[in-house]
Amino acid sequence: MQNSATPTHCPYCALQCGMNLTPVPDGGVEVTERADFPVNRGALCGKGRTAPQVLSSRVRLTSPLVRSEGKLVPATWDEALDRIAGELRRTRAEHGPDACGVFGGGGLTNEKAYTLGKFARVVLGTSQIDYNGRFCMSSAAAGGIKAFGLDRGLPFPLEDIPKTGCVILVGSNPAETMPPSMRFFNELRENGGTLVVIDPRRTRTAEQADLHLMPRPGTDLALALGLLHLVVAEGRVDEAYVEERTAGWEEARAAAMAHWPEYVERITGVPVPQLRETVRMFCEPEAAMVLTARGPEQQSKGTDTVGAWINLCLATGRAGRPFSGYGCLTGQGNGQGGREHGQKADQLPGYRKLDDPAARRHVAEVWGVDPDSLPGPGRSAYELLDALGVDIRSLLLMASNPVVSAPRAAHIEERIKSLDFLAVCDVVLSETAELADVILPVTQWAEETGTTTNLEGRVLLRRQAITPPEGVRSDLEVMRELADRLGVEKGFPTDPEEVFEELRRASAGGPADYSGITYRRLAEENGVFWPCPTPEASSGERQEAEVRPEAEVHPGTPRLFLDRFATPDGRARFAPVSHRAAAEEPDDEYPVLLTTGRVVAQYQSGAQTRRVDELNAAAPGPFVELHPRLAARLGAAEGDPVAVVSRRGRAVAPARITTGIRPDTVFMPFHWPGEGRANTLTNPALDPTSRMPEFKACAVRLETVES
Ligand SMILES: Nc1nc2c(c(=O)[nH]1)N[C@H]1C(S)=C(S)[C@@H](COP(=O)(O)OP(=O)(O)OC[C@H]3O[C@@H](n4cnc5c(=O)[nH]c(N)nc54)[C@H](O)[C@@H]3O)O[C@H]1N2
Ligand SMILES: Nc1nc2c(c(=O)[nH]1)N[C@H]1C(S)=C(S)[C@@H](COP(=O)(O)OP(=O)(O)OC[C@H]3O[C@@H](n4cnc5c(=O)[nH]c(N)nc54)[C@H](O)[C@@H]3O)O[C@H]1N2
Ligand code: SF4
Ligand SMILES: [Mo]
Repeated sequence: MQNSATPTHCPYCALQCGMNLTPVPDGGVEVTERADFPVNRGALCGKGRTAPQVLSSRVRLTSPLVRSEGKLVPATWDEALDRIAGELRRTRAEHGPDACGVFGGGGLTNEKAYTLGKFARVVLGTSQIDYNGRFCMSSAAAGGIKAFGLDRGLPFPLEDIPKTGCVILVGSNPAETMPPSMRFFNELRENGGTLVVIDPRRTRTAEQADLHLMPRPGTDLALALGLLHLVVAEGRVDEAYVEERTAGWEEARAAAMAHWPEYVERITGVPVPQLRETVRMFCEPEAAMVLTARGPEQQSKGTDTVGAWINLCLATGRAGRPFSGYGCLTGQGNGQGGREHGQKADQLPGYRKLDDPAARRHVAEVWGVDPDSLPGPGRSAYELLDALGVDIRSLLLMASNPVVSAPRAAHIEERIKSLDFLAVCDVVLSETAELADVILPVTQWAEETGTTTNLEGRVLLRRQAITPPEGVRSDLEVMRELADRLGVEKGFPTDPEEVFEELRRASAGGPADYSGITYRRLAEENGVFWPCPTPEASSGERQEAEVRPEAEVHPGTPRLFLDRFATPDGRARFAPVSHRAAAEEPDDEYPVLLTTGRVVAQYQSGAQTRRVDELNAAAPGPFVELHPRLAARLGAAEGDPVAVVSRRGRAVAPARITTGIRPDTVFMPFHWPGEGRANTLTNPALDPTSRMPEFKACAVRLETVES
């Protein structure tokens, strides 16, 4: 392709840092600084800098593989695709369409996520599709929709953070999970604002905070209620705002009043003076924000917990006003867009609901099918994986590695093995791909064009910088070829811009309206924030949309809710929530709490980053982080292998002893398979609304291991 630098974005997390890619003579690309992108202004973390190494054919897949006599052997594309189509057809004939499952990922571009949802419903006719984003931000999404009528991770751009007075970061470790974003928090503090971090561990982020609260894992709901109690008790409620812009205050207030500070201290372990100090820091400045990430969200009460934090914002008039608000820091590269365009079990493009007759009619018209032919909502991610080999006989998996990342992973691994047929599209031989009957090697970020939507709701253009190697095809080509073989010859274009044009029309008029966005605008404007409606787009006449005068072009919406919330009456809703315990509390047999999360140098299941030497050198393997007191009781020294045992299984990893963690809690990162797999232990107790599993709290016991 070109020899000059191509401006594009990182393949990994939701920050979607801008970078320039220049092809190098012996293949691959070199990453150079792209200073014009406002989110990272050229800065990158080690994962982004080293991402080109995963393009190398030394570590990636470049030929389809088909299982033959138990072994995966190279095959032609036609052989592999014919096999998949044949198995899906057979499953459907023998067991009905819902016996075919589809599992997607929040790393997929908008175009791929949209096409995958359409493929499931139109080609397979199955309701059984969901994706790994269910494990990621579904509780924040559910909480946001209940309160504000709309779910967009951040309702404001990151650049607003330095302009507020106080940020409470709840269960979020951006110093490791989105390093370049720390600039915004540093600027906040330079401007005289304060940062409060709530995390059971003294993380790199917590080290930079003005105040660090260390609650027991799984108690954020009580913590938020205790803060709201103090807000009321200290007369800090913004009565005029509550009257004018909210509904449901009396009930929420009554629930908070039942959560006395001393009672909350007993549940959370956070001393009352720290609760008071937090309220003071949050309420004194003119503006303030609460940002949550996976800590409070990956709980069996994640939705209610998010609701309680939103209550705190609403009672103090800190939502839908400049430089104030509640936001969720999403996770995957397209964590936001991936949840808007139809790979979620209950959803149609544009963040429409699958059970809404008007939404079905609109999307069916764009797709050229009968609305009645669209299946209804299906199972959530964990429930779908748990049904493999039982109700779901064949699975098409694209962009996830559940053998490492799903809760109760040993059980899920068994369920995957019990399938009649598994097809995986991936760029590398992940632990889940190793179990497949057919593996299709696909193109990656630098080799293809597509859009993602970052944590701010900013739609971005990732551009192709190099030609993919021989032997790989794009996910869009895979779906087109399979649709052809399954008798649907039209409606599955392989040109990403053509898919985006259809997505524009499908999303037009929906909550996540992309219809005013074009590839040309994205190229010129460094991204456009949704909603971005356009009247013409719904007629599908692209040229008309592009020649409209500048003044008629919708500018996009960087800041939401300033005039009204997205509820029918424009008012935000308080959540009437009360504390409840984690699904599994410590007892005599399992006396310690386990929580899980990330380290800076590895990404997710590690499928990609474990293939980069520099990252492995920085983070070579799993570990169990524990307090010296717990280590002493156990008789474990630094580096000793420690067995962590839960009701789901047993994992072994070296001890990492630190005073930076609560003495009643251990922490394991989840990036590795095998003996040290954290998800062997985790509890798949699901949030009743979001169906999020409880990755962040389960009961374990520790044992020493002979080394
Ligand atoms: N390096 C790296 N960066 C990533 C990723 C990665 O895998 N690696 N993944 C990306 C994705 S998909 C996501 S979702 C984001 C996640 O980003 P984060 O949410 O920042 O990451 P986590 O480490 O899962 O959790 C954050 C913190 O929650 C704390 N925590 C644990 N239990 C609790 C609790 O009960 N309450 C509270 N308040 N805190 C708790 C943990 O100690 C941890 O420090 O990161 C993105 N960025
Ligand atoms: N214990 C514990 N478990 C967790 C979490 C936790 O905090 N604790 N966090 C959860 C969260 S927030 C998340 S997001 C999940 C993520 O966990 P996974 O869903 O396993 O995510 P990845 O490891 O990113 O897997 C993505 C796979 O898709 C491949 N891939 C990348 N790009 C593409 C593409 O364009 N097309 C195709 N076909 N494949 C591609 C990659 O090579 C990789 O194999 O883990 C969850 N699991
Ligand atoms: S912070 Fe996220 S987007 Fe930025 S370089 Fe690192 S992994 Fe990539
Ligand atoms: Mo995530």
